[in-house]
Amino acid sequence: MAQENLFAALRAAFPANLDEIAVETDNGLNYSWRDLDRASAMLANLLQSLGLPKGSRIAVQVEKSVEAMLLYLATLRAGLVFLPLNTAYQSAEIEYFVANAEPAVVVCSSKNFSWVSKIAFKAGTQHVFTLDEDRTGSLLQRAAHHSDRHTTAQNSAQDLAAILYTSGTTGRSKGAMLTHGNMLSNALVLKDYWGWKKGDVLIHALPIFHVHGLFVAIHGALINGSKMIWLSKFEPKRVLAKFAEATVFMGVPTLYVRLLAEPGLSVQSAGHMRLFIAGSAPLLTETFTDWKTRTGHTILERYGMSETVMLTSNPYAADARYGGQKERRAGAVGFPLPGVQLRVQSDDGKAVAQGEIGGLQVKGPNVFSGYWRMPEKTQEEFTADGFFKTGDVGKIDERGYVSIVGRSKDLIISGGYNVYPAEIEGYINDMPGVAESALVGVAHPDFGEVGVAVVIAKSGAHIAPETILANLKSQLANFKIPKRCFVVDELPRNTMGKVQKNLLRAQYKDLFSA
Ligand code: MLC
Ligand code: AMP
Repeated sequence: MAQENLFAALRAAFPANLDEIAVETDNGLNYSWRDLDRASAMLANLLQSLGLPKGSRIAVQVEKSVEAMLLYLATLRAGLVFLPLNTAYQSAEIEYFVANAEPAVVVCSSKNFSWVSKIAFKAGTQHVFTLDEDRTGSLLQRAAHHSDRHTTAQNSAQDLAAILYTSGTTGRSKGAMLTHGNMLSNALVLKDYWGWKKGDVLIHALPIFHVHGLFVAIHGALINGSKMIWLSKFEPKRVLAKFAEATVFMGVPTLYVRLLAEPGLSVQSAGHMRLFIAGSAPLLTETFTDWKTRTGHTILERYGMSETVMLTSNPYAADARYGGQKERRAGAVGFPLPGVQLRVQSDDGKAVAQGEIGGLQVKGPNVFSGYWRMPEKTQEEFTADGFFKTGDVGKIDERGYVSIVGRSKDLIISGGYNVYPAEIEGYINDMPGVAESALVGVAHPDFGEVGVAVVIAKSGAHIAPETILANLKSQLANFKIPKRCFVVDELPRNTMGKVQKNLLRAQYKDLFSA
């Protein structure tokens, strides 16, 4: 069997001189390529020493650190399955993921050990380790006893490499199963399409529990043997200060909005940079234009999903497939990446005419293999001829550019994080005194879009908006908490009795405008 393990490909791209710096952190640490190799070997040996069966899940909820990235690489290297979890998730959320994924190993921050380990052991997990951002914790202590040499596990392209939880209209999270082949094919395509070259340096300022920070950014740098400037948290001033030493930056639109608020952002300060990439949420034309005016750079917007890694991208250079066009266009997500088929279909499954709006469907080596233990859901989301229904609504113009105009899935994207109204509404509806609720996305100058909850109390009951928000805050990740809550007498409904969210969105559309 050919070796198609993703780590093997990333490792093969390390520079010949392993003493060069691979990662430089904001707290003054330098990791060489040799360090990455040896430390990931030790962690892989530790994981392998546990004697886990093939396909075992390694669930990880830890603060961002280089060691957390090394644990990801070690998991790939050992042929096991990585399951990253947002650090904002609280116990009910973690309980669901752990019960659903049944991980063999859970790694958490030491401050969360007592509650996370309880949940994990209850779900049958055998091993719970801690890992903190200051290079402490039982995981590293245990790994220190293992050899720094390791032979990468043999994997085929179809073997599972990671599970990313993402939600659906029902509000129940689904684990998207990504294979070594999905991720490697995408990393290789992006290396070429975005013109990665020798000497490129990436500023890594995103969280590492989602596709953007974990896969697009990390794979992009490693498969090009490029150094990363590793920021534990996004802080505009720190990012700006690093432009002079870097060439590539990736961010969700909120990061660009916040950087634009920095007086130091200029043609000069961004002069050393080669490429600014944005994605995970719509980039406003205003942000795109302001960025160009202030820095002289045209942001390259691309589009992807947890289920598919990257799907489309504006061109970096002339794209021969599209008549040599190379314009990066505001409001468009570009062309389907090489190898990706993208089509637009109507609700009844028919191809729409050129330029018409419909559901975006995709096929390609990057598209996931299905939802973890949800075969019916998987079947529902694929067409008979094997296209994945993204749930995004868009069109393709006469020049071949794809743009996204909306979503058929009820989803709010806030600062690049997904919030599923059905989940939040479920929690609100369970509160005493609540008859019904609706969560809608409303434009926001910083986060792009935020959730606003509109609630009806039960007859005779009195419930304060602050009580609802406080109650949610005690149970859910902070980014899911609606930014405002209104208790009203009734919700607008259509003749079928269904709540008309479009009317609520229109009613509250200016809530956060300056
Ligand atoms: C933080 N808060 C948010 C929020 N982030 N509210 C709504 N949406 C968000 N995204 C709230 C917190 O709840 C808190 O509220 C307050 O803001 C401050 O929290 P913080 O943690 O200090 O915020 P900050 O560090 O400023 O974080 C903002 C951010 C972060 C934009 C840097 O959200 C972020 O890193 N977003 C990137 C997400 C990402 O990587 N997405 C990629 C998904 S992959 P309070 O009330 O508690 O004070 C994907 C596929 C693809 O979609 O195509 O890439
Ligand atoms: P996730 O489930 O977190 O992977 O989110 C994927 C969703 O983010 C996609 O289905 C899109 O709705 C959205 N998305 C990603 N990139 C873009 C973009 N450039 N423009 C608009 N929406 C985007």
